[in-house]
Amino acid sequence: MDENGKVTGEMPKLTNDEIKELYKKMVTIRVYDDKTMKIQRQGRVGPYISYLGQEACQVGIAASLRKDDWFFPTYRDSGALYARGMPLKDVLLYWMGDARGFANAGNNFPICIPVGTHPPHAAGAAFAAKIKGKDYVSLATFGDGATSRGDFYEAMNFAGVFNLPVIFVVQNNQWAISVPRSRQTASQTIAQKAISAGIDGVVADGNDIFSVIKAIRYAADKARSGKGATVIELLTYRLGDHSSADDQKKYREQAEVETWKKKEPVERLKKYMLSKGLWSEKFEQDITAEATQAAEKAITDAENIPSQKLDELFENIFSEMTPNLKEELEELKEAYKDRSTESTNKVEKIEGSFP
Ligand SMILES: Cc1ncc(C[n+]2csc(CCOP(=O)(O)OP(=O)(O)O)c2C)c(N)n1
Ligand SMILES: [Mg+2]
Repeated sequence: MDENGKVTGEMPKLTNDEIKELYKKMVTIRVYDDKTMKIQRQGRVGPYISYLGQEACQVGIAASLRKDDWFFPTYRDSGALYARGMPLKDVLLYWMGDARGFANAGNNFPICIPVGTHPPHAAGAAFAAKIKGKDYVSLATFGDGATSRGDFYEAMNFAGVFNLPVIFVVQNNQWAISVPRSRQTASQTIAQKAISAGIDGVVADGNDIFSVIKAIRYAADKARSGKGATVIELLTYRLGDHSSADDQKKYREQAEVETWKKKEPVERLKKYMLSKGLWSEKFEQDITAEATQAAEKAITDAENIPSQKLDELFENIFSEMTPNLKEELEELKEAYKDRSTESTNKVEKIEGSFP
């Protein structure tokens, strides 16, 4: 599908209702993203990472996987988690620094903050599927910057040698914070890096949901039928700042941002739907109102959950707490002894120095 929503290639098999559902999901996750960014600015969640402009990648990935497939997201993939059915409340808890956000996440791994450390985890999950004789696939998604890391090559190599049912999705949004794609690699495409591991590499338009779905379906079908791993490079663009602690105006030309705005994925699908009589003002208003209401409720719910106990900060590190950790916990309890035990996830101003 081109910038004007005109289909130029072969469509993936989708009914009109399915197309409308994809559009609804893209609009919904955009509303969620916008709301989260706004409450971040009010100090109600910690640092947040937006996926503005990458909604076709997010929804397309989720729509092409089964619920029992394993998903390994980065910090930029909250939208894909929603599209895979994770409640906004839970993802918000995560961004509020509450470990319970991923307590019931099904086959979704927690968001990976370190750049590119999770492709090997996805290869490992695929190895497990193979050993167990299961037909689930495993998908890790990460950025263009992550493909410069050794873990990416190790994961691809392992997947190639063992012919694993894994999909490595590179959301090439042209920037790794302030490092442009041109400084990331001299390779003509990122997808071609797959060749070194003896697996397939595919390039798809990440701002065209149909193109994303075709690519992921191809790789998932291939993986499920025992034909191994694929690297998919989705060409897209980060329209916003890298994170809530960044100012993209400091390092890139705004003319470039404007050029990519014309290719953005939600408007593009809308144009396609208009041409097929699948879009109306009323439809847009209804789905936006529904998403806004759901977002407001999720924010209230997340903020009103009693906060975790201090002890929980120290659990899940060692099976038995080390003497150092015990000491730190006691210090922290002492520092917090005057605070109400009925505090919530509302971010509170902590006076004085933090131990
Ligand atoms: C191991 C590691 N090194 C550095 C960082 C700091 N860091 C956070 S995001 C980022 C850039 C990643 O860019 P890319 O992989 O293209 O993903 P994008 O943020 O564009 O989605 C860096 C260097 C980190 N989080 N982890
Ligand atoms: Mg990037």
